[in-house]
Amino acid sequence: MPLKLWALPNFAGASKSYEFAVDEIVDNSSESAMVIDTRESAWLIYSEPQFQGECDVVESTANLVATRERVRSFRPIPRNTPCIALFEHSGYRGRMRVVTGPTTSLGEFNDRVTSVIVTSFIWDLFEHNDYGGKSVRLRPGRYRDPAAVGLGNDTLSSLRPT
Ligand SMILES: [Ca+2]
Repeated sequence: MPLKLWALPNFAGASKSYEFAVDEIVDNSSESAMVIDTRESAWLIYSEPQFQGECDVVESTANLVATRERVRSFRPIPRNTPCIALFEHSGYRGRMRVVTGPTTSLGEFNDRVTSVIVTSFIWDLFEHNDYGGKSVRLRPGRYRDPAAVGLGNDTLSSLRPT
């Protein structure tokens, strides 16, 4: 039961557990969320469908999300070692790609990354393919916009754990 949602605020009412990403909650009634077990994954919890709106990053059982107006979509980030999650938009919104090893080219994610979460290891991020051009080194943490990442918006092309 990695993620549990309640129908009412403050963890009241009916509850349901999830193990996988949901891009839109259709019953329209999930108002509070709690991560039950974060050993295998952290969770991103959004106020709008399709991983849009405000995002809460929940990484431990002590970290309750005691409530967004509504929880409308959510997805896990695995705790592989190493692991980094790349996002199309700021605030961890939009499409996500999880990278777990050296990557010389990001393919369709090339020059599209705007925010980043590093869950394990230290990573070097590069402006060009094959670890070329300007680079930055990121430790585990959350980098919610291009200024925090430090490489420029829509610039990242390759990356590797150190
Ligand atoms: Ca680039």
